[in-house]
Amino acid sequence: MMKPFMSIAGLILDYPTQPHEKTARVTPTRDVFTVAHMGVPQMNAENWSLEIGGLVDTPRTLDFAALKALPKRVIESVHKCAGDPLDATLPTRQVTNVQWAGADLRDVLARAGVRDSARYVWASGADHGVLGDGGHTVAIAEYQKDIPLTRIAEGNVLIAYEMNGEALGVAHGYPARLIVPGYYGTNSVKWLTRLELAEARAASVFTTFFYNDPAPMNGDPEARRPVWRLAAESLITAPAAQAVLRVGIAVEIWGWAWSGGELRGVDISSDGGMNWSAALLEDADASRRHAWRRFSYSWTPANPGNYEFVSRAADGDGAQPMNGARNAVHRVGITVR
Ligand SMILES: Nc1nc2c(c(=O)[nH]1)N[C@H]1C(S)=C(S)[C@@H](COP(=O)(O)O)O[C@H]1N2
Ligand SMILES: [Mo]
Repeated sequence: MMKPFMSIAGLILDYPTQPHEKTARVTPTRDVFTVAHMGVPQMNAENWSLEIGGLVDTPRTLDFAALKALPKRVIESVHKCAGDPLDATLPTRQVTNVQWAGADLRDVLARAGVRDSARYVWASGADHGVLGDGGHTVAIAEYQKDIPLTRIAEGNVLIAYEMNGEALGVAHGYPARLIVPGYYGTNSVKWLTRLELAEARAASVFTTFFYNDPAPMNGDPEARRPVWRLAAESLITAPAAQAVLRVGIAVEIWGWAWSGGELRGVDISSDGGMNWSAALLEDADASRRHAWRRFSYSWTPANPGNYEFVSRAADGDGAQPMNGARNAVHRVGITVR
């Protein structure tokens, strides 16, 4: 298939909001970050098409009208950038909660007939280019990711064409992109043009090199693990960093928590992590199970001084690490007078 546009414009990283600005439950589109590794390809819905091939009974090509004719699913889900593609130790706090609409990939694949031997979907975007590193060319690549079929079978993996009730913006993947709720943003391939069912993982630079964490295993110190499921994380929205509070006046410490697994709870510390108390965490809502959840904790300062609020979420894999991890705890320093 011909690529509609060839771009080597380079990395676009637009992180428009700080934690204290993330007050809306559904993030307004203008506040959603943009990440594009190889520029933004110019595409239009009229001549867009999606190829579905590999281990399927009936390879097919879906055009935009056919995509829109499929049952429309609307879901709210956490949209979180994993951050540095080569460093799992840096938290970025770049997270939003977005309402997406599109067709469920599970339905699309069922129509193509997935062969028993298939284990992964390889998804490619229209963007591609030269990836460099300090003046050296690392690879000439397309943006390709692979998603385990087990995740797709859980449902709600979308071929999305709407974001917050409107057509996807050009930078957000227009006319159609993958959305993999419960996985890091890197997996949600924008400007989607090809899906391939395969038995093994894809060998692309974005599936084997970038967005892979060190995961030393017995006998293989170099082993790496793809950045798929969202680790438990939380973000303090209020008070803002450097806020000045008053002795004796209660404040609500509140924010958002999420996990690609099962969120267990959120703890709050006001002394940098020495002592912890359980925050109130809003109930999980079955219809919004990939969305973030609000937590809150009422705190009344007794004495003047400097304090450090810390929020720590936990899921079935345990609590957020204190530091040195993509999902390390969020800390907010404030002053009481
Ligand atoms: N085709 C393509 N899809 C992509 C990317 C990209 O560079 N090209 N970047 C990924 C990364 S790292 C993230 S965090 C999200 C960002 O989506 P957004 O820009 O709509 O917020 O898209 C993902 N999908
Ligand atoms: Mo990202």
